[in-house]
Amino acid sequence: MIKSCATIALVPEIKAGPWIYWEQPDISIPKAAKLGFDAVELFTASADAVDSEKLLQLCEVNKIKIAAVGTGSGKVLHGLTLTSPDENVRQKAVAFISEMITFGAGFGAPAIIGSMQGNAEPAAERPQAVAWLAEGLNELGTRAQEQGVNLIYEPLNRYETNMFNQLGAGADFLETLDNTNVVLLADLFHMNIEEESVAGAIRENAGHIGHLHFADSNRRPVGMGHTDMTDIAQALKDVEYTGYASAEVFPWPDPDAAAEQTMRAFRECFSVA
Ligand code: LER
Ligand code: MN
Repeated sequence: MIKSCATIALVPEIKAGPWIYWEQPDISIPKAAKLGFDAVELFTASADAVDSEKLLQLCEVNKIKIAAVGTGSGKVLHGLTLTSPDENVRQKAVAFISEMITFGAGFGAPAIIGSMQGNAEPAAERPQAVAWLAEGLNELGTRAQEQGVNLIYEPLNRYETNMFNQLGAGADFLETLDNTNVVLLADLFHMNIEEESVAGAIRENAGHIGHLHFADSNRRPVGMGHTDMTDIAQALKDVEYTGYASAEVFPWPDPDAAAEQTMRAFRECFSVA
């Protein structure tokens, strides 16, 4: 059974970004739990930005899980990527993500590598950048495996990376890695831009998909853009996807209404009571 998830961002510097809740976990987690979300995905400034003990207690009291933790602050706040031409920057990126993996593993949650994959600079040196990305994911995949969690790799649209933009290309790349615990994130917003068929890509790459960003065409909550979710929801049911549908969406028109709309759309799409 697919599971519902709301997003919480705790980084004021990225306040314009696509996350539902912006309040501290002691406020946002009870709100998400009250609406019936199974989990929350966290975007924090670093691995020690949140008190893990308190967070565990909050999760227990509210009967909610941590679905995943984002690592994008490493890029947004510190300019780190796994494909920087500067070896020192790549090493710092691996160290930053490594700490995020340990933070997430405390909750059984995988870390997400999205914007931390970076870009081949200049584009002509893409094979080298792909090799660096593979090196980073091999090391980090092993770290995650040692702690009993997956590591999530996210293809992004062409305006955010020139690494891998489609699920199929991402899956082929993951096949070249040493570990099988590095899984794909299917972000419906990026897929709406890049895939020939969103439902088709889900069906073809189902074996690699470990997480889903549940967003409409304009990155507003599902139901507030023009994506037709019928085929996509059917594909997810047919491939028996049992991971999270995590609402990485703008808090439109405001966080509470975005959360309510997401839960309504989730129930409609997946016929969950
Ligand atoms: C960025 O566009 C995105 O989708 C995030 O999940 C990655 O950091
Ligand atoms: Mn995403």
